[in-house]
This record gives sequence, structure tokens and C-alpha cells, in this order.
Amino acid sequence: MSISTADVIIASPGRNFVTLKIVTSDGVVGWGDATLNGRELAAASYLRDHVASTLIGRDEDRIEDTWQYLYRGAYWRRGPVTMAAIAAVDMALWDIKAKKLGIPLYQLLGGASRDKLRVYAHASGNDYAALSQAIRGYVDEGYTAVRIQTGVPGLDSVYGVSATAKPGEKYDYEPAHRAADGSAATRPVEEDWDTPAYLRHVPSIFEKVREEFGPELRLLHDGHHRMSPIEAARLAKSLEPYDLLWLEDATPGEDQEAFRLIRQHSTTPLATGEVFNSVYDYQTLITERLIDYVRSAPTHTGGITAMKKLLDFADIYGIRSGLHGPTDVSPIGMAAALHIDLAIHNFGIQEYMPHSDLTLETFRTSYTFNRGFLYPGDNPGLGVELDEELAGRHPYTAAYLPVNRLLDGTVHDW
Ligand code: KDG
Ligand code: MG
Repeated sequence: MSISTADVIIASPGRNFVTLKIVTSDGVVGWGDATLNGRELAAASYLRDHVASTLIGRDEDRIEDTWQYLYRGAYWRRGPVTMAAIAAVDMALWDIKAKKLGIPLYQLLGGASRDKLRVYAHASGNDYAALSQAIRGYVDEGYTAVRIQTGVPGLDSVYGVSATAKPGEKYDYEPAHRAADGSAATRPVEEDWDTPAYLRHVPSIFEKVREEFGPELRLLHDGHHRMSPIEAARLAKSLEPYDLLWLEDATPGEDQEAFRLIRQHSTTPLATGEVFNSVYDYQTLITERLIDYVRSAPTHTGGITAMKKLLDFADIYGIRSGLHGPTDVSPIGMAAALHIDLAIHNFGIQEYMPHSDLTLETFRTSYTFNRGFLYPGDNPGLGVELDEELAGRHPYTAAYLPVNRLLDGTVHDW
């Protein structure tokens, strides 16, 4: 048997997603996710214009060989666009292989190493009252781990903190921004930032959360790459009394050596990797045990084949998974993460931002959530099917992540 067609579907059911559909000569359909938030069309073009035709006629069972063909054969290695495109092909081929065998994907990865997957939710609030209400809502739903993001006095809006949702409502990371006249956005919104104000404020919020919610709730925090190494070290140290499960992306992701400095000063566990796209981005971090959790998504890291190898590598050094699961990874990419989570030994925790109702009508999932845990389900393959007709009714709309500036106007990391 061989691959007959490879088509790219770009749609915006709730937000933009790039989906690859591979069909084999005997009619088996495999789905892959290549969504790259704010750069969707680049990943779609890479697949459509440079990859799709090379897949036709290939043996769909040769997953490793196809991965190496696309990675080594392109000459230009790594990078988010390339790796998202490879990820989509890889997921679709694993989906096909598991469907042909009639088994859920995790069985092909070694079978289940646990019964269910602990997830963490996103709680945020501009002030403590709103944040506390959001946390209480998640605790009541059975969550045992919550990421805490807070507004900062003096700043109008902070990325990761819901500005529009009412207290307690769920937050969706940067859905499509529209201009005031209703037309699609052509440039990102700009937000302001003040690191000293942030560093002064965040520990006081964690103190209140611990006081109100007690010692058992697992707490996490995302620094969104905004600190210098010494600032990150200071925050990690000042958060030690509040026993975080992790401090995420404290410093810009491309500087692996910065983590040495944070580590020298603090025992707060560290997580990073959502902007990484290759095992090589982790080489120093893993071999020197500078982090505790790997944060990548299969969608941005070359798919299931590469993610499994990366996590096996991390396991040797006692480092666990905390895979990226925002709403800008499609339900197909999310399912890929869940099957890996279930199979690997070194699972830590899974991020979970539920997709919108429209997204979930368009991508029919078989994974389920119950009282703080996700279950990948036992449907053959990844267990997600795209309703192409419904997807076709929601065309792509330009949408970007915000740009961050210091109060004096300097462009800043985030
Ligand atoms: O596309 C960017 C978002 O997925 C990212 O900002 C979300 O930081 C994030 C997280 O931890 O989920
Ligand atoms: Mg993050």
C-alpha cells in the first residue's frame, strides 16, 4: 500500500488550525497538526508546496524513514516551520498505522504506563479576587494542579491574564484579534511590561494562594521568557516558600546557559521548551540537568517520533514531561501528546486548556476529561476526526500573538 493524497486544510473554527490529511491507496485516513500560532500560512505552504508531492506513492508504514527523509533530506534542518510540517506528516502516519491495526496509538508506543493523566488548568486574574475565584472554580471541578498568572499593578494588560473573561471564566490564548472596523487584524497588538513591578508583586500573590488553598494544590507559574537570568534566579528563589511544581520559561528560550545561573540560586523546579523545535534545543539543559520538565508539543517538535525520543533522552537524566497543551495546538496535536503521555515512563503532568465548543464540533475527539485527569480513549489511531465540511465554513483569519514593550517603548521578550 502507499500514500495516495496529502492535503492541507487551513481553517478557523474558533481559532486558526493547519491540518494535514493523508489518505492511503486502500482508503485509510491519517490526520496531522501543523498549527504554528501567528505563522500558520508558512507551515501550510511548507507542507503544500514542498512536502505533499514527495509523499505520494511512499509506503505509509515507513514512519521513521519518512521522518529522516523530510529532516535530513531537506538540507535546511530544524526551525519551527520545518518541524511543524514534519510533525504533521509524522502524526498522520502514526494515526494510519494504528488505525490499520485497529488499536489506539499508545499501544504502539509500548502500551499504557498509567491509567490517567494529571493535568493543570490555567487560572488568572487582574487582581487577587478574580484570580481566587478562577482557582476556586477549577478546584471545584476536581483539578489538582493550577497555573497561576496575575495582573501586575501599573500594567494595563499582561499576557496570559484574562482581560476580557469575567472572573472564573476560561481564558483562551489570544484568539483572532480584529481591528475596530471588524476587518481581520494585519498586525499584532502591543502590550506593556515592567519586570521590577512583576518581581515585587508575584510572590505576594503566591503567598495569598497558599494561605487560601492550602499546601496540597499543585501550583505552577509561567514567566513567558520575560526575565534576565539574574531576575529569574531572584524570582525562583522568592517563590521557594510556596512550593511550585514548576516555574516555566523564566528566561528567553534560546539561551540554554542562562539556566545554570537560575539553578545555582534556587531549588524551584524549572520547565521550558514550548518554543523549542528540536532535541538539540535541550541538549545542554538535559545533560546538565538544568531543567525538571520538558515543555514542547509534538506539533512543534517533529511529531510523535521525535517527541518520544526526546522524552526517552530526558528520562535518562531524571527529567519528566510537561507537554505543551494550549488551544493553539489543535485537538489532533493534543491527542498526540496524550498518547505519548500515557505510554512513557517519565510522565510529569499535561497542560490542558479545553478547546472552544466550535473547535470541538469540528475536530471530533475521543479523549475525555474527568475531575482533573485526561484519558486518551481507545478509538483506533489518535482518536480525532476532522469534519472537513464544517472546517470549510470557517476560513482562516489573520491573528497574531501580541508584541511586548517596556514602559519606555523598548521591544521586550515574552
Ligand atoms: O502560541 C503561544 C501559546 O501557546 C503560549 O504562549 C502558551 O505559554 C503558553 C503556555 O504555557 O501554554
Ligand atoms: Mg508557556
